[in-house]
Amino acid sequence: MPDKFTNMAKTVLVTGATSGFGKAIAERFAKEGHTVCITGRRAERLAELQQQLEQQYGVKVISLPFDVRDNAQVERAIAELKNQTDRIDILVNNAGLAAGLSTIDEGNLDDWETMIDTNVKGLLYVTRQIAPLMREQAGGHIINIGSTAGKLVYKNGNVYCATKYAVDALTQAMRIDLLPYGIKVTAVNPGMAETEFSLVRFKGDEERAANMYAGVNALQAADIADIVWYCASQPPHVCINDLTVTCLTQANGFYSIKEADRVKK
Ligand code: NDP
Ligand code: 8X3
Repeated sequence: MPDKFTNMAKTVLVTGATSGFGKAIAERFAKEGHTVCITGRRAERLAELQQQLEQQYGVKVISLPFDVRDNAQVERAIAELKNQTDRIDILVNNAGLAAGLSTIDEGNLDDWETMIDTNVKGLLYVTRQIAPLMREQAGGHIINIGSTAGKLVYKNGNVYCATKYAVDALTQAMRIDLLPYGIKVTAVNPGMAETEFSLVRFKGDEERAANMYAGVNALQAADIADIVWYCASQPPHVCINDLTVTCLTQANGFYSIKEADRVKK
């Protein structure tokens, strides 16, 4: 189904589409008939998703495996993308991760660098390639996946929170810089959501990861995909600048309760 305002199919670039939010977002846009460009480091997962989306929805899917931390890879991938499409309507800067959970005095430097390189520098590298295309098109939409961790810090979250505060600041700055070109910029800030996020944060410790979501009825990737779709399908004159979403039992990045502790009739 083409965009209801322009009557055209859009081209949507989603970083980190091999799992979690990114995968669900790519599926959501493909389901609506748009061309999707899916990225991530795990090429075999991209190939599987490409085949699935093409078969299920009959849309064009471009798959580009690359590491957002490596600017040379980003430049090569976007050059390749430009050979396959003449425009990018929507960029979803989603690729990101948390590594570890510890106090600042015990933090692991490799973890810190991984988070900063991925969540901040990776987002910037991709944006630096795509924003000029959108400027030339005099339109587009950049949707950054921030976090409740970028709105309020929590215990042991230090560097991860700092990267998401940076995403918040960059979203506001991009909005100002890109305003003259009719480019929308939106931050979607989810609270805890059940994806591979905690498995990555706890380096494959499945029990610890599962404990994060036990008894909280956490957000699911499809919830975030619906919200991103909502942000992207507003009329041309409407820009959602900032949207924070949590599950029913979470107030913010600092305070949540278990589902069992919620008052019920
Ligand atoms: P997942 O671990 O399920 O997905 C993360 C995605 O990011 C994967 O596709 C992964 O692909 C990609 N990625 C990670 N590092 C790189 C890299 N160096 N280069 C390219 N791609 C990379 O987690 P989520 O879906 O939960 O996370 C998506 C975003 O949402 C992140 O920015 C996260 O910070 C944010 N977020 C998550 C919340 C949650 O509770 N789950 C809440 C709020 C925000 P691959 O490994 O194949 O490279
Ligand atoms: C991910 C949500 O609460 O683990 O950004 O930081 S949280």
